[in-house]
Amino acid sequence: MTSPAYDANNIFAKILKGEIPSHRVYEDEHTVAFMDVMPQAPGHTLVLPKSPSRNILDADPSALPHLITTVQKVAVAVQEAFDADGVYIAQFNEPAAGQTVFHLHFHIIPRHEGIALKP
Ligand code: DGP
Repeated sequence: MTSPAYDANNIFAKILKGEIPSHRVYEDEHTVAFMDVMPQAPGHTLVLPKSPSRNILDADPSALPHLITTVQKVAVAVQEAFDADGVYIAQFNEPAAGQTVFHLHFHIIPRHEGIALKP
C-alpha cells in the first residue's frame, strides 16, 4: 500500500510555522525538538525535521543523517537533564504502527530502572 500524501495542515507543521505554541528545547537550520504535550514520562521530547515528510517511509534520505544526529544530541541531553538510566527512542509509521501525527518525528523518553512508562 502506498502512503497518503503529506498534509501541510498537520499539527506539527503548524508548530513548525509558529501557529501553535510549543516548548522548544533545540533548533538548528534543519531540525527542531520540543516537549511532548502527552508525555509518557517526564522529559518526553520529540525531534522533527523541518522539511515536510509524513514519516520515514517518504522522507528524503539525504535529510536522515542530520536528523539522526539531532536525535543523538537531544537523547544525550535528555538523559543528562533527567538523570536517566537510559533513553527510549521510538518512531512510528502510519496508523497501523501507532502514528497519530503525520509529520516525521522521533520520541525520546528518559527511562529509570524499575519505573514503567505511562500507558
Ligand atoms: P505518534 O503516535 O508517534 O504520532 O505521536 C504523536 C505525539 O505527539 C504524541 O506523543 C502526542 C504528541 N502531540 C500531539 N499533539 C501535540 C501538540 O499539539 N503539541 C505537542 N508538543 N505534542 C503533541
